[in-house]
Amino acid sequence: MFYNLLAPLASEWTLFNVFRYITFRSLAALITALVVSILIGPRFIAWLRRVKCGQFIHEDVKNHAAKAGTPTMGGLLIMTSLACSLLLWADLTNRHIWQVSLVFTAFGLVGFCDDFSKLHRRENRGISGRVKISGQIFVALAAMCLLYANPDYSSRLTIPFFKDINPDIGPLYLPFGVFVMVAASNAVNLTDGLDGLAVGPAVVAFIVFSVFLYVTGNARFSTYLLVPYIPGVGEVTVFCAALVGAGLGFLWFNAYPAQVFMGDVGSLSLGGTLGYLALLCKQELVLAVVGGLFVVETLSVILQVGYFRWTGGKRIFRMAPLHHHFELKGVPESKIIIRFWITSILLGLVALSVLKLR
Ligand code: 57M
Repeated sequence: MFYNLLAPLASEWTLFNVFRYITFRSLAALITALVVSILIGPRFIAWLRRVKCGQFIHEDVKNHAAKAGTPTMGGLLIMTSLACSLLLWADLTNRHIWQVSLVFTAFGLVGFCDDFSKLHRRENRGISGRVKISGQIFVALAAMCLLYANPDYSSRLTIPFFKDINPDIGPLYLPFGVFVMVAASNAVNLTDGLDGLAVGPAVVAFIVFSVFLYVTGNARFSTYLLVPYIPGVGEVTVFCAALVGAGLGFLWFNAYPAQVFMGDVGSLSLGGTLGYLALLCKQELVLAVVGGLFVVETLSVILQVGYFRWTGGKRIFRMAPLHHHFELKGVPESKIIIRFWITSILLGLVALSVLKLR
């Protein structure tokens, strides 16, 4: 809004030029979302308690019993602060801003249906797995249509560290894109099993993608760093920064010991959006590096289930996803969380190095 209202006045008051800068508005968006989350968080959590959004806790990991009744669906707090910040700082005439917001909301809606039905049915049963995955695939397909609607969009892949290899996978890009978004949303969901475990690495990934988006939307930087130039995409940096602020604001309350969980409304929207952003800035494979922690958590489940079936009942890990394995080995929850965060920061730095090392 500030961009649309105040930037045109820059010819009269040069001070208003500042509203043109993506960097300035991104910083302001981050701070706004963070402050809004922290300000409305306590009331929001009290409201979630009032409407009985308490989390059902499984009994197989003993030290989680104390978490019973912690309100869930905190993802709605992320959505609210993100929306406030975007309305103030984003260019509301930029179509990428609306497209990415739509994708974020649609994945969140699938998660919301699951959370809502878990609260209203016994034993934490949400919508069936088949309905949930169909919803995710539907949203991902719609998101791919939005991407293809951009005239500058191509079905070429960017291979990290190799500047001259850009294979064009043609029509296969559609199922590939759907896979990236659905896999990312489920991977973040699987990781969301300890306080702050999903949102911390997600924030790191959004910081990394804000750099990629900024470069991709800037003709000079993209030419210099040999990344595809996509006009208008730079504005999505403001979205990413607002999401970083909203994520940190949520972490304020989700940090160990958590006062609120994000629920599927949070995890599916954060994960699906990560996938969408990777596709948008043509860094599809970098997602596997920056989101390496989510990949490892998902692989631990695939290996565990596969090995269990293959051997007729033996396990590789004490329990999957991986964070449960460490918990059952007696590592304190806060230590697991901080070590996973450190790992994700390192992975984020490796992903950023792709910009220069090629
Ligand atoms: C969501 N949800 C958390 C909270 C959060 C196939 C199988 C691996 C699926 C997996 C599964 O169901 N994963 C999806 C995991 C749950 O958190 C809620 O769910 C939302 C995210 N969707 O926002 O609302 C619990 O996680 C804890 N939590 C925190 N802090 C947080 O900030 O402590 C969450 C957020 C919460 C809370 O205790 O109740 C979850 O774990 O259920 N299933 C599993 O992960 C199960 N693993 C398993 O069965 N492994 C098997 C096989 C199938 C691989 C094996 O190893 O043999 C574990 N789930 C639980 N206990 N609860 C098993 C142990």
